[in-house]
Amino acid sequence: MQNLKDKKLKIEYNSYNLVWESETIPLGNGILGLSINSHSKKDIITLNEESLWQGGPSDNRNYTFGNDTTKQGNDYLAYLNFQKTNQYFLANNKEKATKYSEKLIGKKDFFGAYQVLGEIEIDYLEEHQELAIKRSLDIINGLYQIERKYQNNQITKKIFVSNPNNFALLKLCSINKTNLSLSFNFKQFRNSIKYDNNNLVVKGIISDNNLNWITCIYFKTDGLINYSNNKIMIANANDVSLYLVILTNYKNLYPTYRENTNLEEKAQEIINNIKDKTYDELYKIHSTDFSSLMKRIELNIFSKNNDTLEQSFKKYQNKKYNPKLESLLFQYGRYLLISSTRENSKLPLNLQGIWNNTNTPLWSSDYHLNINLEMSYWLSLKGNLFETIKPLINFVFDLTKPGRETARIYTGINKGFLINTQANPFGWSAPGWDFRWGWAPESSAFILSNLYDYYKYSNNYLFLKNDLYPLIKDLVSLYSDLVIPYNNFFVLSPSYSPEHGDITMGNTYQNLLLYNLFSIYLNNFNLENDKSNYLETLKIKDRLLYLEVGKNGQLKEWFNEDYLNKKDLKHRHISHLVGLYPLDLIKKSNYKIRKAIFISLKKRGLQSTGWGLIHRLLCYARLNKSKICYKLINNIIKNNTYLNLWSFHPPFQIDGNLGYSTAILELLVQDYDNEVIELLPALPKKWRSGNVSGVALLNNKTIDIKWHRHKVIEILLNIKTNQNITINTNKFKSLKFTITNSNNNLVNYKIEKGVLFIFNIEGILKINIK
Ligand code: FUC
Repeated sequence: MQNLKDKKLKIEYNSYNLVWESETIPLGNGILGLSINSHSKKDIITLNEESLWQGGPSDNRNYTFGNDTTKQGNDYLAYLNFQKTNQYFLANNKEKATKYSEKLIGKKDFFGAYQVLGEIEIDYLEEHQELAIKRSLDIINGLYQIERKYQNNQITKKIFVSNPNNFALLKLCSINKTNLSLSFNFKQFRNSIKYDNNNLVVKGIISDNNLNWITCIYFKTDGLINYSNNKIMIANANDVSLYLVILTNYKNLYPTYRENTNLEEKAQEIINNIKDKTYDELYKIHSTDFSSLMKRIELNIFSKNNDTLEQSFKKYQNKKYNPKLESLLFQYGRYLLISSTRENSKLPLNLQGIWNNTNTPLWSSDYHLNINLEMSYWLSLKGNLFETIKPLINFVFDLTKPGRETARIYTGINKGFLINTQANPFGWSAPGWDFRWGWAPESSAFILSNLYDYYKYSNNYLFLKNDLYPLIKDLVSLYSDLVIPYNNFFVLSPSYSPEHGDITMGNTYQNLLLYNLFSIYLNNFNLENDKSNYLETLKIKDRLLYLEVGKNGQLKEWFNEDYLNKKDLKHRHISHLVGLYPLDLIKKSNYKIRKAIFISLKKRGLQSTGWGLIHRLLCYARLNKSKICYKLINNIIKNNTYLNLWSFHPPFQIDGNLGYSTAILELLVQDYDNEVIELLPALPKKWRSGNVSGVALLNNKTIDIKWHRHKVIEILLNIKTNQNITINTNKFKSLKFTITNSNNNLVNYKIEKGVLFIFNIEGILKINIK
């Protein structure tokens, strides 16, 4: 198979990028984020650090993690309202039940918002007009390069953000020796700024919560350097490098979320460690790290198109669809994931990854758990980047502590943990400040599905046994106490189908998330010492499974839905379809429910927000509807993607990008149905020939697939733990094939009803099809 090693994947532009939202170029190391805009003779670099947030605890205020802790007598009022809601529901008094559920809200104070650290403005003090600009982002190595041409000079700037050394390097050089003159202007709200011996130190405090931050920049130049009026001026230089470090004293640890540390010492230590190294040495460390992750998956879709990105993007709007752009967007999603979340990030990526240019971003640029955060992290698994999910895992484990309080305060039960629609970096686990979007006690189960999937992909048994299983058990125990009988089912109540409503007892989305959690618990019951509650839990589990077809043939979103609700037919959320994706509950043989889901999907249409289209795309991929999938891809690129390839809602939301990349993999290979590998399950007609490699499958293995004229001609599996393999042969070019193992020996197999079985195998397995 082709090798990416020798190839570059570059996104190139020949124009300025003045608008942040749609044109900025993001770089990051999972902690520190830079976004760069170029104007004539000027670059503006927006600085972000993942933990720079307002809100949360502070010395002089009573931060309750959003919980409404008002008491009535000895009880929390929230709990009393919860009880009343359900008493009225059970007495069939919906009006009163609604009235009391509306009181189940959190307190808005101190939720906070993701902040911008500031901007660096770099002015190119050239006397002549700028003749041209060329910008290129090398997404394999995480390197951005800007070239500016003048009458008798050319200035090149290179930027990367290194994860191993946790700093950003900006290097500028001109071809005319000693001709470079620049000024650096620091636009930051700060408490102090000092310059000494090529070292600039800027310190600040977020006034709202006393979070401390520091920016240290070390300048290395062969020219003259001068500091005045908060500006650095460089003259007569050939070469200038900035080594930029940003730190905060945030720590993801309940309840204070602070670390006691000397930020300046820490920052200086980082700088001392790198300042004598050359650009080439530092770039090598960075690019080795970054590209080793990017190169894990390669995707080539054969296309004769040689347009630049700007050309293809324009033509795409005019329906000139182009697989090269479609596959570039796939790799760009992986680039964004690696840049915004890494094993050493303190926090998961937020709604905008780590990039933000306003102190009042929409939805605070927070962590939304009714699909957005989950969607963003699906790519970590199938996308073969397991280390990127670590910050999410740490975040969820910390959230269980305030989440237990939320469970106690709102439901009276001191078990498990409840988180709701949104969270911040400071343990905000309460419902939102309006029941109609904010109440979502099933979010705990939803986010644990990401963590359990990590186990299913990685086979990390110790993680399951020691960390995850106890959490699942505790949560199942809470939900077991909370569910109430309703018709023939068990439900949580009150419930609200995400942002769509209505206030009901249970709904499909919530029931399926709980059913999935209970199933995981029981499937791993061998980890249990005390097996006495098995049967009781099994009984609850069976009565959680709610999948019913309505009178329009649709999958019902609510228990009391007969006909499709006319009002919100095009709603962006398709929460009731979670059973199909991301949960693996609706298998291929479940024709009835798959048909109902298809009807529901068709009614919701092919226009929505960025992530809304992605969830549709993932579901259609599982239904093997390749034609509709391709229409959705076209709509996503035409209507919900900016020129910098950011996906938008609007505004920019990273879930659309990361979900897109996951969906592309879902079109190429699936194994959710009892681990039977299905090749090219929803391959668009236009993707006639190509190859993909390194896609992670369940049970610790990866797959490479090569196809020609829509038929598979070569498969390579890298199986890391001994197992049986089953592959559906319906997309094989022919049934004439050879199977070899790591030692190039022929491997035994059997074929039954179009499925290929290989038993007890480990290592490399290669299938060559004639
Ligand atoms: C969910 C969606 C919104 C938005 C927000 C961040 O609440 O319903 O459309 O994406 O998350």
